[in-house]
Amino acid sequence: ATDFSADIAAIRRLREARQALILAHNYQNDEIQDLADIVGDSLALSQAAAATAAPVIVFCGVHFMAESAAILSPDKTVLLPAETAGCPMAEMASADEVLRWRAKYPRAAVVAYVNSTAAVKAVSDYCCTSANAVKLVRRIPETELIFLPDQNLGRFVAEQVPEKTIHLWPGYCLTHHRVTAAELLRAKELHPDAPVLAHPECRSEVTALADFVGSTSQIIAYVREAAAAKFIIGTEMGIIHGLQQEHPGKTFYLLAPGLVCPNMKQTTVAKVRLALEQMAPAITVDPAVREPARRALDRMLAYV
Ligand code: CIZ
Ligand code: SF4
Repeated sequence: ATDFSADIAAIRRLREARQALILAHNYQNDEIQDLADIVGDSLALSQAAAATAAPVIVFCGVHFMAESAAILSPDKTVLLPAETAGCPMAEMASADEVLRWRAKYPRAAVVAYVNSTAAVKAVSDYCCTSANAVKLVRRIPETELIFLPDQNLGRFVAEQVPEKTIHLWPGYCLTHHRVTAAELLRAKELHPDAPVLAHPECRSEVTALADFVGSTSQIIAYVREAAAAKFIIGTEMGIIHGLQQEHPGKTFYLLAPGLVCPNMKQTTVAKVRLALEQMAPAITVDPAVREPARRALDRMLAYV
């Protein structure tokens, strides 16, 4: 294993000096999760960013997550150590396209998965995460909606809430969309006593065969409650690090070797150190976008 000790000692000193809080997404590299103050999903991390007294947030994740933290905490400095770490799915919807869909379906409310740009959130009515999408869509008063950008999460929600008319945006996550039913069946054949836990960003042919479908936080909660000793994990590999630490006696198999998000893996210990040294790259959101985007995030929190 690589020796990160010099960089980690520097990060500890800088974290203290800058009064920084280091947040890491469940999909980050193991050593980044180990040095973070909090590891979690994008919503929990954004809420931790909003709740902390720390003036500086180091967001080890991808761009839309740091943007959400900046929307909820405009007075804090939000650093994204991996400047080029984006989410290709978030780039599959633009504000202009959303406005065209709105014109086509004038009665539909727009529900934007948090994996979207701030500009798209700003022209949406509600945000949701993979953990609360079903609950939110069920509870909001509108019966017709546009769900974006993830067609797989949108289809999963539509299956759970058949009483609503949902227009599906054609976006997808390159990492989760790649997984096939054949890979799932092979993993089950190799590990017949391990339940398959899949993320709703997987194709419906995969979620249909899974024993449980949920967000990262829901998969973590499922394992905590489950009697099984082995699990097949159908989401980005980074989640296994925390699961393995929490459950040293249990075994976790990755459903398919392709479950790696290259953008999430861009964050390195050296980049975290550099971000704290240089107080850059800092993510800011223009107030004209920030305020309507915040409204969509707040409307999510009002319903779930
Ligand atoms: O909302 C998140 O953090 C993402 C991208 C996935 C999940 O299931 O937690
Ligand atoms: Fe985006 Fe997929 Fe990577 Fe998540 S795993 S950041 S949805 S590309």
